[in-house]
Amino acid sequence: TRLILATRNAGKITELHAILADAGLTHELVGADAYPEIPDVKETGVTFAENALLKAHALARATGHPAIADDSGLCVDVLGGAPGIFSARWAGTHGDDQANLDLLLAQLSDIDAPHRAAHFACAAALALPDGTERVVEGRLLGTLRHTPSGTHGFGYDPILQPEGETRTCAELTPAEKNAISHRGLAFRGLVPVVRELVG
Ligand code: ITT
Ligand code: NA
Repeated sequence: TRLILATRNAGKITELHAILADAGLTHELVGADAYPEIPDVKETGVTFAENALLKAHALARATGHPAIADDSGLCVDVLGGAPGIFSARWAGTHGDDQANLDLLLAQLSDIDAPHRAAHFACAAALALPDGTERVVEGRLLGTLRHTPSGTHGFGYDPILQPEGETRTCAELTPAEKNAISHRGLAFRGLVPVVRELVG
């Protein structure tokens, strides 16, 4: 069965292929880029789950195939959970990972180690063309470095050091990150739901 990956984020796509294959999912995964005529959905939700569902429903309706979507972000305790759902456009330009990371580090420059708790959050949504929907969420807790480190991953990975780790997410191998990440947890939780509802 064809399963639409309702995302255009290259970092997510790479991770999702590995996470879903490792979980034994054998569906044909087709990215949103295979449907250039379908416009990007406006992310008008106020939660990760709402935005993930908006993206999954839009692609399922438009393609007639089941679709899965990821809405995710970095939530910083001392900023009251920001950037949160605004993580992809924190510095103004959607998807400018470097600008987003630089701005966040500048905003936190005066905050010292004990107060730099943060977590990544991911909502994994499945939508069927008939409107059926499910969401599974995952989190990765950690602290924020003052200086970026590491070249793997994407987004805020170079500054998030997971609890119990001495390395940042960008210093972990992709397999190490997927084993503990918000995205790994959420999508490994969604796999049995896909098996049940999609086959
Ligand atoms: P799609 O909507 O097409 O999926 P997007 O990049 O717009 O792509 P989001 O709105 O969910 O997706 O934004 C997610 C942002 O959160 C992303 O730009 C990253 O900066 C950050 N983020 C999410 N997961 C991350 C991870 O595993 N590591 C580092 N940063 C992450
Ligand atoms: Na979003």
